[in-house]
Amino acid sequence: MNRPPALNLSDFGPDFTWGVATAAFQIEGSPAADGKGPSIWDTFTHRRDRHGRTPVKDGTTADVATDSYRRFREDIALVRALGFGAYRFSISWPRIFPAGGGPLNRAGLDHYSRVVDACLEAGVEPWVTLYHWDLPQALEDRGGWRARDTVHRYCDYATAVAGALGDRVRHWMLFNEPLNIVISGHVTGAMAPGRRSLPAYFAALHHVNLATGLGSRAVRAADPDAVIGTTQYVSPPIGSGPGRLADVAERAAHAVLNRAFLEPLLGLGYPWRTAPLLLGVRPFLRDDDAAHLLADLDFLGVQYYTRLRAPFLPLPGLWTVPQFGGAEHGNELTSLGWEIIPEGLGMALDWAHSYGAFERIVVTEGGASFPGEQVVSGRVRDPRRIDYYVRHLAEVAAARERGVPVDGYFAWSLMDNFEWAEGFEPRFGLVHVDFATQERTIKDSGYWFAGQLGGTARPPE
Ligand code: IFM
Repeated sequence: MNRPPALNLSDFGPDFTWGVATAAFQIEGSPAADGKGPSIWDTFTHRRDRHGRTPVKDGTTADVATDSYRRFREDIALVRALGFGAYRFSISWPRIFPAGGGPLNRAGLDHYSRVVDACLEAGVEPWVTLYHWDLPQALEDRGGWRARDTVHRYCDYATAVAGALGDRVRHWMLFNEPLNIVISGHVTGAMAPGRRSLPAYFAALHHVNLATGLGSRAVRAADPDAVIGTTQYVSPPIGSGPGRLADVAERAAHAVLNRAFLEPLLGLGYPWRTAPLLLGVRPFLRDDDAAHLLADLDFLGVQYYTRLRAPFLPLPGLWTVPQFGGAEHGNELTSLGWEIIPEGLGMALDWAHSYGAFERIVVTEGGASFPGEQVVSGRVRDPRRIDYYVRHLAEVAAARERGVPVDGYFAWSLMDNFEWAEGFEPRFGLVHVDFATQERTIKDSGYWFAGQLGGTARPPE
């Protein structure tokens, strides 16, 4: 491994937000505590086919996960000890509305009120994501994101939460990575609700976009002081194919992966000229939707992990199917086989900035899982993760020099957790978790951040 370039996080200045991120389903466990209803991820992870196989690679569920519903104070103390000033976590909709809509569950809301208070007491700013994939199962049973009614239920939920916590929470994020909700959930079926259908894809795409637009105004009305953002998985694709067809494939992939989730929110419509596949959204559009889609956002959250490969496909309207690249490209790979390409983060930030629509851009996730991480004599040595952060943060610094208004970075993740359909094998944390005992051990990457950010955590001698 080459030596990473020197990087001093204090060079980002005192106004830069340094945070770590998690998501409710990946850490909380306690699936029925305090009146919680089931989510589509509870259903998905417990699903068995006729051979007894589950959709999760290692057959695990998140019934316990990192037990953070009960251990949130310990986790927030870790955020502080690592020197981070912000903690991005998500709220589980079925804890607030167990049946998706209808009566609000006070006990669920009280839990998050305690989490917010614990953050503030620790001197950590809570950054709250309203939707990180755990749709109430009751809504899925009524059509989920394929149904327009879910958009209105989302607005009711967002209004209730922002109204209740807005006295202490400033930063809100409406959605986490619509790409995965829409494509992994409705096209590839790799994620909940596990559908594989083009009509489901088009409906979900439009309804999640609509919920972002209408939801932004619902949060603004409920909490006029709110700083509202939403997060997007941004993958600048790499096209391949003979001659100019590589470019056609790359542009089609960019339209489907990135532009289709942002441009409708900015009043630019769906990029169907570049990707005619997206004409499939038309049956779900209604007359006033252009106005409803317009999102009232104070910042955009950019989440970057890798650049997807986009080979040309000679199918009209569908010129590429993006996929993760492999070892043949010569880049180092994470344990999930994702190519490590730091300059893709710079490209993602330039792209987000190119619309001129955002005064603030925040990297709301970035991180990597590496194999073979173990606790040895109280230490977890993860030099590749430190190298990963140094290289990606150098891209953020360079983007700022180019004038991109990036003013925050959130590492994914605070701690190892339930990586959706990949189970517990991929470890993304700055803190190692022994899933049998729930013991947390700060990794060397966590100590690296603590050393840079003035955290109190120090490695054992
Ligand atoms: O774990 C996920 C997270 O929930 C959303 N962004 C990508 C992460 C790593 O796959």
